[in-house]
Amino acid sequence: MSTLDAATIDALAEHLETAEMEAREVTKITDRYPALDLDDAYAIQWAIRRRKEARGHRIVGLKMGLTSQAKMRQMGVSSPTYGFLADDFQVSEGSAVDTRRLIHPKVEAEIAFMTSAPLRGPGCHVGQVLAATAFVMPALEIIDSRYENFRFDLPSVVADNSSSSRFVAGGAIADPRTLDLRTVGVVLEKNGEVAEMGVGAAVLNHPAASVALLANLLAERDEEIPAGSVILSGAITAAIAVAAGDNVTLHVHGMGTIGLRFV
Ligand code: 0L1
Ligand code: MG
Repeated sequence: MSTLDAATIDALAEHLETAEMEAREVTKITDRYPALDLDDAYAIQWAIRRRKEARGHRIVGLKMGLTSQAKMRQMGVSSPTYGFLADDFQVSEGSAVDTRRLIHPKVEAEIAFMTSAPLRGPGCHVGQVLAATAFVMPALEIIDSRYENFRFDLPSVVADNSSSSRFVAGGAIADPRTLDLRTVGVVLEKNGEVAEMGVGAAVLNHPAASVALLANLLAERDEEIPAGSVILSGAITAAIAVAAGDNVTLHVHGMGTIGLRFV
């Protein structure tokens, strides 16, 4: 049940989106609105999305966040969230990411799904996700919470578009119907050294289960995952902090390698 009126939701959307665009950190919004709940938080996130669309941005996909025990432990929260991916969040493989436009970026190793058909909950399950997936591919997500010291609670991070900032997906594509995504291993390297490693099952036991949960969460707002969406299914490992001068490479077994540099 929402606790905020429409004007306050719009004002908080403007506040958080401005912080994102100006790469400026702010205090978490529940400090000022302690009763703010998850309904309010998603209303703020959707208002940010509408602001970007009104300026001509396209929504190219969605992301699931906080889907692994490692991530939930790292951030001190207990349930997965979703966010949207706008066209200007997408960066090319091997490109340089300008850290001056970010606050305190961290990188996550993920598997991305490209949907070939819409997915609608409630009751969406792994089988439907696999049937509606054109291919999967390695992805690096750069998260950049707008909150001081990356410290937040669940409603604050949901309102802040689940810390979405940049992403790259590519390398090689694979058919998730002929690959057991639970046992796919990933190695995340920073500056040539292994920083994190894990397997797909770290994401809700199966990365496709995370996509199914996304469809079911969207159904609560009578929304669906459209065909042709990129879906970041969630971090397989803990996130690693990066700064100018760092190089990050992700190897996903059977799906190749992608990388980014930070300048
Ligand atoms: O993609 C993610 O798992 C991040 C979700 C938001 C929490 C965070 O900023 O770590
Ligand atoms: Mg992520």
